[in-house]
Amino acid sequence: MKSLPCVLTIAGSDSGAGAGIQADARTIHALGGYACTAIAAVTAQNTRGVPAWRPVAPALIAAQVSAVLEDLPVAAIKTGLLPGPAAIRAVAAVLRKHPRIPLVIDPVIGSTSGARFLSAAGVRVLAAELLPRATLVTPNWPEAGVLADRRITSMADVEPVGRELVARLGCAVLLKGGHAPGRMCRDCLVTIDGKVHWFESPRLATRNTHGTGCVLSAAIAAGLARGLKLAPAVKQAHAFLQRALRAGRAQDWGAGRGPAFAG
Ligand code: PXL
Repeated sequence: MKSLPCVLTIAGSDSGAGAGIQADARTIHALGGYACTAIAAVTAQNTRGVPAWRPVAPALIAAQVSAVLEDLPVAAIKTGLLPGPAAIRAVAAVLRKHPRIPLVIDPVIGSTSGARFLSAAGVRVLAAELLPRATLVTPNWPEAGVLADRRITSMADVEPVGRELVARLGCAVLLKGGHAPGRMCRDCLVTIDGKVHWFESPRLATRNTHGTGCVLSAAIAAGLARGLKLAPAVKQAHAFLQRALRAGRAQDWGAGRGPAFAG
């Protein structure tokens, strides 16, 4: 029997299931994988926003990650919402014992609806302790601006900032163009050896973009778990996200920003 690729997601729970752990698990299953989950925070959430959230204690996050990695055949890991410096340090300490598993980091800082999940100190610890261990980090324009201490204001900034982040962080960078203006959505991958790949698709007119970063990074991790190289894994994930956005536009749930439907 062909083995089922096992992917661990370390992220926040979204009660409305548009983003976070729920979006990750849907994506991983839709791509033929098996999702293990370590819940790093609990959010009360719907399409309109995040009325409340709480971090999970760092030791309990680390215990979930250890329990999974010590026993299950995890072939790739992704992280999403990590709720602070102590949580990031606790996760980094466990992952140091498993240095060969590919790791995709979605550097979640806040929600589009305005909730702030990770402080400036948290971003510094992420850059110092987790990103050098990562295979790939997947910032959008605002997140890349925070990581690079430099605002991205046009497409011309993307490649230089991507290169600067690769040099600074020590991992490949996928700079996502979903927040950018323009008719095309353009994501830029800069690999650790300095190669640049662009992934482009026509921008879909939809308000239902909640969870797109989660779906994309989970889909990349699922591809890496299946043994794809980085650029092909990003290519299939970009295509998968287009399908999810179309499905989310068709469902059109909630009064706010509805989910992109993975699957
Ligand atoms: O999309 C970022 C994100 C990740 N994880 C959780 C979230 C959000 C945004 O709202 O709620 C749990």
